[in-house]
Amino acid sequence: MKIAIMGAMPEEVAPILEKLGEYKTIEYANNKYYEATYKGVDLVIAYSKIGKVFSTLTATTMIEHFGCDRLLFSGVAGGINPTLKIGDLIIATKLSQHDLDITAFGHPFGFVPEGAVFVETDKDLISLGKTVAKEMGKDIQEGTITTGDQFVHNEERKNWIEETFKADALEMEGASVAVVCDALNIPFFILRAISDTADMDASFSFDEFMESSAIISAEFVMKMVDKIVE
Ligand code: 3QA
Repeated sequence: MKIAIMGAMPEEVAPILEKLGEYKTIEYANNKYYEATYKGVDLVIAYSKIGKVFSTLTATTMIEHFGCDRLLFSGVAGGINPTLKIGDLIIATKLSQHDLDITAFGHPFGFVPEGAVFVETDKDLISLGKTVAKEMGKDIQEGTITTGDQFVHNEERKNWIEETFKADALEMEGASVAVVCDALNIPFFILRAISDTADMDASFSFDEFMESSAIISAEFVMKMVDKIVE
């Protein structure tokens, strides 16, 4: 077993590296990958850089180059569902790309031929996540996450995304990681803690809460790893 743990920004993986203490740094494909052994299990940790392209590259590299056989994503997100408050966790059940648009040809938003609007995440990892949450006495929501190469910070775009994809949260990497893992048959888990609500105050909220929310998500993901290696 070799578990990939990825984030997009340095702050999203820093708490994980901190917990591991000792790791080896490998430079590959213009990025840094951190290898560690944790409770006898091999881990590969990396932050991809922001957006769908970089996260596709990193997820693919972790699987195809480093040989990871499952992938856990940890990070922050903008909340859409009003029940999600700053610091709350959401487990993705399915993901879509809100900025993928060939509607000019009669296709729905988020769809390209031979693809699908939604990619579903691994059921076993979701139920493991729920078990971990229960043991921690933590409230955790499951829901739909949508991804695009945009930091959303206005009500209009947010509402359109909500209506079009029935999404509970949005971010910039989940769906691309999902496409990679789905295509390569790698069980994957996408966890996000809310840093803002994608409205006009989003950038301020993000600056204030991204670090604390990233820690909440990272700590949960490490509890998942504990459970997987148990
Ligand atoms: C965007 C980060 C990207 O990796 C996606 C955070 C939280 N709130 C969001 C929102 N819209 C879209 N995505 C998100 N992550 C932050 S770019 C800021 C970079 O600052 C999830 C996310 N409202 C770097 C310093 O200049």
